[in-house]
Amino acid sequence: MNPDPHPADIPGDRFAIDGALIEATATGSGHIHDTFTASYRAPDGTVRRYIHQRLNQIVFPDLPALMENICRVTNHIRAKLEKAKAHDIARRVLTVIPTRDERLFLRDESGSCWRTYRLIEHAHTHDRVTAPRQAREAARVLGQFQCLLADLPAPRLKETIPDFHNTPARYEALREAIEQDRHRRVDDAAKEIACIVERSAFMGILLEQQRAGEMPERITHNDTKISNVLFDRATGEALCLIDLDTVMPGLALYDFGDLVRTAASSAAEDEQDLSKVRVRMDLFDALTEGYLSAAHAFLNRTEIAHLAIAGKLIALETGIRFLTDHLNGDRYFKVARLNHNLDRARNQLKLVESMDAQKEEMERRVRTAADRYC
Ligand code: GN1
Ligand code: MG
Repeated sequence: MNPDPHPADIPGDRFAIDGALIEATATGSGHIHDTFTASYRAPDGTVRRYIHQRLNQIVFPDLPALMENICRVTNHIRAKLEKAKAHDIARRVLTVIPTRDERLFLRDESGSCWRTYRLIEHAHTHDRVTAPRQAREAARVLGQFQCLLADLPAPRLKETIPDFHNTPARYEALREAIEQDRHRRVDDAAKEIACIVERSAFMGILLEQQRAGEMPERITHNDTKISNVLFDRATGEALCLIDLDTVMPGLALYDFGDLVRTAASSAAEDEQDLSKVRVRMDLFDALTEGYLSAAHAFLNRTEIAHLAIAGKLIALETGIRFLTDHLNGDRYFKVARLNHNLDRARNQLKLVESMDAQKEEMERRVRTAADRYC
């Protein structure tokens, strides 16, 4: 990748924005792209804000497929919200701003690729949930997202990153990184590696259900960490899911699991003080309740029966991915300090242990919520 871009590099004038750039600043906490918020003054004097992103082409080599997936999904959601006469639709689904020559993203002269969204105003994200209501709202909006996409017309969305949530394949990549130990980091991660190896039999649990025909492929977001849920600043209502890069075919439980590992955690994803990291049962309860309030309409019995273990699976998988990247020399996830990925891996594995310790309680709470809705 080229070095970090500067706001001055943003090719804002090449997108279909009616107005002159006032200012742009680097924003966002994503680990993959470079994100900027930019204000433009329209000819009538009003100020409008947009999100410009320089896209990571190593992680997403097929950008046309990625942008096509996003546009099909956002257009479908928008049409369904219009049909349902929902209010405030522009704040309930992302709007892609095309280039002036009507392309979905721009490749500039230096080879960098850029896309633009309209910024949703009076809204914000959280890196961590502090109150059950936020958890409930986030999970409700996830259930609604999957529900709205259940009837997306063919063809199947493109798999922009194949095997994205294939945990056994992620484990294979870790084993390879351990084998190579290119940066001599394996010795310091012995405890974390043992914690993962111990759980290798569990990793295929959802894929086995899928192969047996019990768990259907659905259209999923695939990156439902809590910081990808947008909330209304005034009311606290969850408005929509953002960061649609990985929207593609998947299992509904991958999304629920990713939300559990981030929204039911008592600490941020890279909290180093592991004594602060555990799964909070009040937040898990609120997530289950919020998700089922919307998703009960389409989930089958096998999906519901596995809700309680989805968070553990995705925490384990994410821990594996962070550790693999640490061993490979931090090439995938952005890092801000030495051992950042190792800290993130430790944090995820602490969540796995916390969920193991509370397994029966989690299962009990899923049954209670399921009895209410299903
Ligand atoms: C990445 O793009 P961002 O930062 O929301 C990653 C997710 C991980 C997440 C961990 C394309 O998400 O899969 O769960 O980091 N996205 C991709 O924070 O790999
Ligand atoms: Mg992302």
